[in-house]
Formats: sequence, structure tokens, C-alpha cells
Amino acid sequence: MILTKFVDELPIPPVLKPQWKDQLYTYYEVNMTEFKQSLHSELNDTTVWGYEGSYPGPTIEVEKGKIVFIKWINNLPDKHLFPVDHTVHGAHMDVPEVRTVVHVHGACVEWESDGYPEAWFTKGFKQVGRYFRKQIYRYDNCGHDSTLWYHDHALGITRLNVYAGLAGFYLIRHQQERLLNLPSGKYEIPIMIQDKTFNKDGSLYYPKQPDKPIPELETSIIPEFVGKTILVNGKVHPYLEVEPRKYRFRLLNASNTRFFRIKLGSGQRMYQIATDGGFIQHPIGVKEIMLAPAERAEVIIDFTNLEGKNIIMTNDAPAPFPTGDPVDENTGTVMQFRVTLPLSSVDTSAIPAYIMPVPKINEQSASKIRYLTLNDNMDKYGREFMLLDNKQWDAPITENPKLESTEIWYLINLTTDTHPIHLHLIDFQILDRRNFDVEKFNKDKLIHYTGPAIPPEPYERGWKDTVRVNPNQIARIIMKFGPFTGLYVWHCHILEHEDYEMMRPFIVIR
Ligand SMILES: [Cu+2]
Repeated sequence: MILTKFVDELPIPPVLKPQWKDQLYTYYEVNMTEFKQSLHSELNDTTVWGYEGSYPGPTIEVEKGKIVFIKWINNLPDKHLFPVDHTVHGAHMDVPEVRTVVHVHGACVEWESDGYPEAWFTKGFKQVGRYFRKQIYRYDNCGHDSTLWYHDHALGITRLNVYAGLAGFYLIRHQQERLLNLPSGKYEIPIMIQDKTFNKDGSLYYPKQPDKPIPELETSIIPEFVGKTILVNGKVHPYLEVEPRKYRFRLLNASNTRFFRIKLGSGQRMYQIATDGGFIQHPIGVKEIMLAPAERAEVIIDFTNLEGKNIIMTNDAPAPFPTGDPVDENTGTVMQFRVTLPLSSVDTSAIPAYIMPVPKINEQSASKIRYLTLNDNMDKYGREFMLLDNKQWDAPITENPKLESTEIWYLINLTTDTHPIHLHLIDFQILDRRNFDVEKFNKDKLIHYTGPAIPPEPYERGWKDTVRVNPNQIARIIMKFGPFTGLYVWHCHILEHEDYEMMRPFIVIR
């Protein structure tokens, strides 16, 4: 089914209004419900799940350092929209089919409010997971001002809940940012990119079985999910009318598995100003941007002197990445910009020459080094699944950093996929990536490098919470754990991997 491109306008999610706001704190309530929404004008309305009746959910805008309370409320049906596999961790027959727990990705937050995968809750909080602690989450917003996003994180069904529509933006702002004179107001636009597949009737399709079905199971998890069409802010291949001036876009890849390598059809540069965890030191002119699931990039695109032009945002990342199928006419197209609006006032916004200092964490300050593998494995049904440090989710906790201590993690990829590895609570910095001999490592557990250390890409030299760990490489990251103690998780952000054992708890201790 081919849907005509660029017939629907890019929706911009509404900004969520608080129930209560005073000097001390802000309080929101957010309902999760099932509803129908038009995802393309040639399709019947699609049943989706969303927050506050919106997919993507409304954008939550907060001020750095201000305390925000949010009550996330599950008002979803008891039956899931998609096939649940009861053989994967946390989704066995002994728990309700529909469970939710919300994680604000990139948040500096106490563990009880982080959305621990086993802190799930059902409609009306009737049933809760064993790590559920409170109904109203508290966010201290102590991290950097940056583009965060919130999404579901329930153990064993995250891939299905996010695919159903449970994702939205969470933006932290700061006075320092306002002084930069970046394009703002209607010239600052969040862009959530996802891939989905539709049935003929307009409903969303998610496979019941992998390509090679498992005869013993009615429904089985699949190793990866790649959709056949691309949606931005919940519309298939939308267009956006822009003025001939500068715009700031907050790009987010909120797909289950698909990576995006984004370019502009005009060949022009984008000026990247921020990464996952906030601003980088200097804007960097880039012709392409790589975004694995959960990664963000903020860019300024200048449409000055392009009156009347149509510019297509394209994608050419194979899926799964890097050895999967090349993109086709559908998946190679993201959206279109039409420079058709008249300039409403002189563009006085700037691409600053210098943004702000991003001090490097000194390697010498690390008190602990951890060597952690990314592994392939096989289950009793002959299905491949991935592990971290060769351990399953339920194995005893092994990563136990001390509060305020700095650690270096060697992420040693023994698989053939690139995995976007995400740590909760903290922002890290990428030290380097380096090729090594996988066979030798598998044989005698020794790291034998086969190439020089490759520094992170210029546009990755800032605060990150998700790092792409490529096959045959070791990626090294450095971070300081804090300011909270407690139980968090680190995991692969390919949701099909995360849901099937590629996730581990970690605990920050005193
Ligand atoms: Cu993975």
C-alpha cells in the first residue's frame, strides 16, 4: 500500500497545561487512553494509544531546576492492541496483559520516579509491579536543558506500548538558552520520526511471528521490527510550510528498531547545536545526521533565499542497521519542507559562533573501569536474543557504582548489529570507539585492538545518554553517577532487544 506523500501537514503536538503551578512546584496529570486518530488522509482513522488523547503525547515544557510532579494515569483497555509474547521476561501469564510505566528519557530523577520496568501499573493502579513505589512521580529537572522524551517502559511489552503511540516530548529550558537568540516560538519545532506498517483498513500492523515462525507459540517476539512507512509527529510523510528564514528543529528517532541517516534533498547543511543531553560547544555544519532509536539532535536549518523551493528530508540508513535492507522509495523519504510562507518579520535569530562550554570529563578521574559485553544467544525455541554482560535481566545486580564516583565502561560488541546503549539517570561522554578482534575475544577473553581509537564524531562531542556501539567495535563511555542513589537500568534501545533480555539493572550506592 503506497500512500501519497506530502498531502498532510506536519502536526505539532500541543504543549501540556499544568493542573497546578506556583513558585514551588508544577503538577500535571496525564491520562493514557485508546482512541482513533488520522495518520494519513488516505487512510481510515487508526486506533492508537496516546497521552491526553494525543499521539505523539503533548509536549511537556519545564524549567531547569524546577520541581515538577506528574501523575501518569493508565486508562487503557485490558486487551493489548498488539500480540503479546508471554515467553519473554516480565510478560508471562501471571501478569496483566496491559501494563504501563512512564520513563522520561534523559531525566535526572529519583529512582522511584524513573519508570523502572517492574514499577508498572494497570488501570486505576489496581495491580502494580514489585518495584512500584508511588502514583505521583517527582522530577527535579536537575539535568542539562535539552530535548528529552517520555515513553512507556513496561517490562516485556515496551516495544508494543511505544509502537501503539505512547511517546512524547519533554523539553527542559533555561535562561542561558534564551540568551542565545536561537530561532524560537513558532520557529522551533519538535520532530519525532517513527516507522510503522499499516493494514489495508488503516489499523497498525505488528507481526505475530518472526519470518521463520515458531510452531510451538501462538505469538512470538521478533528479533527486530522495521516498518514500511515513515511518520513524523504521527503523520505519514507530512509537509511543513516554512518562511524563508532560520528554524530550530529538535529531531528524535522514536522508532522501535530503525536507524535514520538524515539528509536534505537540497544538499544544504544543517547546523547541529545540541545532542541527546543538551548543547554542544560550537554549532557544527553537517550534511547528514545519524540517529539510532532514542537519539536526539537539534539542528538549525536556514531556508533564507529558498523561496518557492520544496526540500525533502531523506533517509538512507539500512534496516536493521548496518547490515539490513536498503531503504526504498517510502522509507527513504521522511518529510518535506515547503518554503511558501511569506517572511513575517526580519529574521534576527542567530546561529551562534559559540554556544557554551562542555567540560570534558577527565579519564584520570575514573575510579572504576567496567568491561561489559554485548552478546548473541539462542533460546529453547531457536530464537536469537541479545544479552548485556552475558547476563539476563533477572540475574543479580553487577553494576553498582558509588554515588558521585566516575566510571569508564567498555561496551564490547560481540554481535553483528549496531546497538544504541542507553543509561538511565546520567549523561555520559563518549571517549572513543575502536575496532577489535571478536574471535580472539571469544576464545581467550582478551581485547586485541585491530585499529586506532576513533574519537566520537564532532556532533557527538557533548552530553549523551545513548551511544551507538557498532559491530566489531568497543565503545568507551565515561560518566559520573548521581545525584541520586537507587535502582535504575541500562539497556539497548532497540525495543525488540530491550524487551527480550538486553537490559540490566544498575544500582547507585552510597
Ligand atoms: Cu540491541
